[in-house]
Amino acid sequence: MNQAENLVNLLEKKEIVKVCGAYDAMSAKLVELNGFDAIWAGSFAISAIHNVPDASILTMTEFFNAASNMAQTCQIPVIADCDTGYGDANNVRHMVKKYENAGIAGICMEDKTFPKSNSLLKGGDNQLLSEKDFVAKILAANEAKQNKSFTIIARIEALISGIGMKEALKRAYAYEKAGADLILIHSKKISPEEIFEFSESWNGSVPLVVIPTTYYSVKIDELIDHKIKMVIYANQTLRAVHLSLSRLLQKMSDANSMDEVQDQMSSMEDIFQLQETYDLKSQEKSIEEKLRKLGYIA
Ligand code: SPV
Ligand code: MG
Repeated sequence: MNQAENLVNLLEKKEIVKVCGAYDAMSAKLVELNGFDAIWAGSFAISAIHNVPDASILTMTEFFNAASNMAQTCQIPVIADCDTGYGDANNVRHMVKKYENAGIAGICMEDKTFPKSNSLLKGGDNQLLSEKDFVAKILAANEAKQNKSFTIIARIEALISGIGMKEALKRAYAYEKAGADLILIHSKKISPEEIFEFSESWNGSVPLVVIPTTYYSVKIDELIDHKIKMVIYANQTLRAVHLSLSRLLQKMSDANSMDEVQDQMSSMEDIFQLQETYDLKSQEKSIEEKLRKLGYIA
């Protein structure tokens, strides 16, 4: 089973699919090892590790490289946050081919204009693309994908942009009709009320996805009760690393000896273990045996 099929399987079998954000291969591996169902290759986190704003600054290739490095190292599905699709429907077609061929399980596109702002940025520019132009992107994504399990998530930004619930629902039905496999309804409110209002009004058959960054107190049970099928913890990984690294570096710059900070970092052993999927010794052995058979080694 490939990762796209794995993701579809998880959606069928689990009450709710738990996805956690990562910004590179190692953070993705840690997400996998800590029991999540899937990995979110988020634009905010990937932009942040390049120290640029999440504002369509990096190219598709840069985001793609990050997501495909994750897919290469992990045994769980990677969902790539593809912002606005890096252009129009033609760009989306090219993008889907690349991402699917790299073993990524699915992509998410949001219905804002290019260049976009991060949805949670205060004073950010959250203009919506026309419904027709976003539907065209979903149609192109569907035409481009080879495996029907490759998941296309349509992300609705009507609540983020302040246009409102009626428009959010209207777009959700349009995106479902165009072939979206999941609808991500995003909100920047500190309570989940508008998300719940959306889910209670939603009569479509496509499952719903949420990113509870601002309404982080919401409980998993409440999400399940409100027909949410996937939850994405998009940027907590990045924020945790930023905080712990900042604190550690502050201490290191004041310290007289590294002895003072040893307990605040993983051991070399911890990192070596993470890389054990590459069992170099047995790989070398297998090549050695083949070289012997070919007569290069006595
Ligand atoms: C991301 O993680 O890049 C997201 C989620 O798109 S948000 O930051 O809420 O826009
Ligand atoms: Mg993003």
